[in-house]
Amino acid sequence: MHWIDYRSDTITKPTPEMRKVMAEAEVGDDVFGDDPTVNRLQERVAELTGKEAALFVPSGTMGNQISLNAHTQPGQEVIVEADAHIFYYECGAPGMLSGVQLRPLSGKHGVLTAEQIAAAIRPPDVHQPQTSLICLENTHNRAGGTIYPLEEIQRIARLAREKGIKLHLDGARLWNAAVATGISLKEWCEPFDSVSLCFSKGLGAPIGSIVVGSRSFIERAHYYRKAYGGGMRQVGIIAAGALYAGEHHFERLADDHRHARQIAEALVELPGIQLNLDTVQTNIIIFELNHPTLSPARLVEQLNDNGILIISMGGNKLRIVTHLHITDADVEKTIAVFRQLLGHPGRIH
Ligand code: TLP
Repeated sequence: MHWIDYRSDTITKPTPEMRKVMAEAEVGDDVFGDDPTVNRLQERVAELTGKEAALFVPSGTMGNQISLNAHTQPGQEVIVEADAHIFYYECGAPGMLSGVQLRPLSGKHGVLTAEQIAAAIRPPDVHQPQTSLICLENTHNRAGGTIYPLEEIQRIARLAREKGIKLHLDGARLWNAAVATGISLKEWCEPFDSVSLCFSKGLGAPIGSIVVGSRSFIERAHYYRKAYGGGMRQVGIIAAGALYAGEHHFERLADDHRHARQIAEALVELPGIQLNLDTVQTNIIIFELNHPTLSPARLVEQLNDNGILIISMGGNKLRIVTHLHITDADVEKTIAVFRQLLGHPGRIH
């Protein structure tokens, strides 16, 4: 069966061309700083994001966690959005590895305002933890791939600077925000002290993320990468896939956004589906199913029977993510199957 797999944009496999450049990559021991391909990738991304330096890491989770560790001291507090990946999906690592506590605030479509954050910053008080870091996410995964307004980020950055608080971005899918808005990676990254970006999501590389920031931040991050077991050796083989992905799969993210929009516009018409089209800004669709005869779990099964894979986000929420391997024909088939399964109100399943 030809599976149409919307579970995540992490499921993509390297294309034959990508595998070729990976196989032929020049390598060296990266723990010694000797891998020319890793060095080329780090220099390229530092330049693209307008930061002094970059560090290649195995995963987005590690990129976020070493950034948290490099910016904080044990006992301090980190402000995050309540649905952020760092809060929701990183195994409680900030407490486990950095000894910090998270202060989750509920945003609208993943967006916190500067006022909300200002109200949560701790005053100097012997009883209270010190707020030392704010983390934002762009695009915001659990909010449905929503884009953080740049002006709001700039307001938050001014507040953070005034208060001497660092600002980190989980930019796993910042590439998508850049393509969807036409705002460059440099402009998106400028307000932040550190940014983590992933190659293994929309860009379609099999492995790898990168953190960018000032030279002194990257030196500290380097130390934590080693401590977390993320010092890899002849990793140019992997970095070559990331370089290839950045060169060849960046602009094409627009196709993923178009596909998500096409699917969302069809789904919104169907009985039982609740979906706010305003949240479909990039390659993720999160919708709720409240259908009289079809449970979300049953819909997932029935889609599965038709060769279509999607995942539950808990409760009645389901997620579709478009990516490199989804074609126009897949989108057409998906819409037809959804219509067949949900298109007739009152049909017994
Ligand atoms: N997201 C994955 C799952 O972990 C949920 C997915 O399928 O979307 N930041 C954001 C915003 C992410 O969405 C993810 C992965 C990460 C960080 C972590 O990246 P990895 O999986 O490389 O550690």
